[in-house]
Amino acid sequence: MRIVALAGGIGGARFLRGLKEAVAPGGDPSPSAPAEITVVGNTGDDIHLFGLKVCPDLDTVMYTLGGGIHEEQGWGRADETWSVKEELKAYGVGPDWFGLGDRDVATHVVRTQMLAAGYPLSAVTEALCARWRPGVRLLPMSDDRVETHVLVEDAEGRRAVHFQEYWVRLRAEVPALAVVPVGAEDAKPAPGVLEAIAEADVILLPPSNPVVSVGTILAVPGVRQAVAEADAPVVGLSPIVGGAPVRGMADKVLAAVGVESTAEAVARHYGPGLLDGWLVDTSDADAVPGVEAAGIACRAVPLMMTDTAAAAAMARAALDLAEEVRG
Ligand code: FO1
Repeated sequence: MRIVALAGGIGGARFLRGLKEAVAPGGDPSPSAPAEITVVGNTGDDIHLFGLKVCPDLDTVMYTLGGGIHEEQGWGRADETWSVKEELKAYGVGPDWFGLGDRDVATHVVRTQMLAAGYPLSAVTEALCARWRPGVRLLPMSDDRVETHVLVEDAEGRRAVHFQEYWVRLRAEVPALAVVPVGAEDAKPAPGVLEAIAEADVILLPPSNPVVSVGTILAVPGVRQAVAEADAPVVGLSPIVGGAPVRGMADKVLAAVGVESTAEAVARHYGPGLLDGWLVDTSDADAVPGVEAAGIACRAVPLMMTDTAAAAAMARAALDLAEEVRG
């Protein structure tokens, strides 16, 4: 079974860890029908800092699936130290609101060096994954530079800021007026992305941010169309439970694109042209008829990723729904 997932950072990575467990319990794939998982990762969160290229969502997926993630934080490396950050601060070199840990810095140095040598991001990601062995094929959505910017207005005036400045420095507390994936319209899908989507048996939209994660991947020309036209069933999981994001601040960027923070509104935002199936949390069971009325098969199951077993149960429910809509 060939599974393709379009993933953002922490929520996407934790779901993928469950998906791996669901298709190969205990890391032991069934030899008769091994599943092959291709992850198309969001690179709109990428940022250039201190001369380094940082790819937060690709790294979060790579570290989470490769066993190197800082579990509580959800991003960055386990057992991290912060000497580089302290030394930069001593030089008065900012920004000080974005933390690159010492272990994490090595990843960015390798990436930046390979990019400078002429390797595309997809090849660099493959090289980094050779160390981490995430057990999935991790592809950036594009080798071209795409950067999500957010139009905000506060005491400092109306301006566009990098997504990381909006998310980390401003903690998404300033109203977002618009979200723009700068460069997306000229970007090409990375090698293998469209092929994986076209050849997939199942396409999953994890409970990642529908605007700045999945939405950015879909904004790369050709990707939305490939997903919509794929033979495979497309099943998504709601990142909104009980009217609020399970984690993160998805409600803030949903407001910027005029979408209500409800499981049903997010399903309608993706739309029946893209989605065949949608999972909502059991606490949102009353949303099921509305989603089905929009032409999307919908089931209510527990969607709180409290641990890998819970994420695996969600992944199994998504694969079951995919089978149902395929039938
Ligand atoms: N998130 C924070 O809240 N503060 C940070 O200083 C921070 C640094 C950071 C460094 C590397 C990395 O891969 C991720 C990092 N994140 C940090 C997470 C990141 O800002 C976001 O959670 C994602 O971009 C959203 O998916």
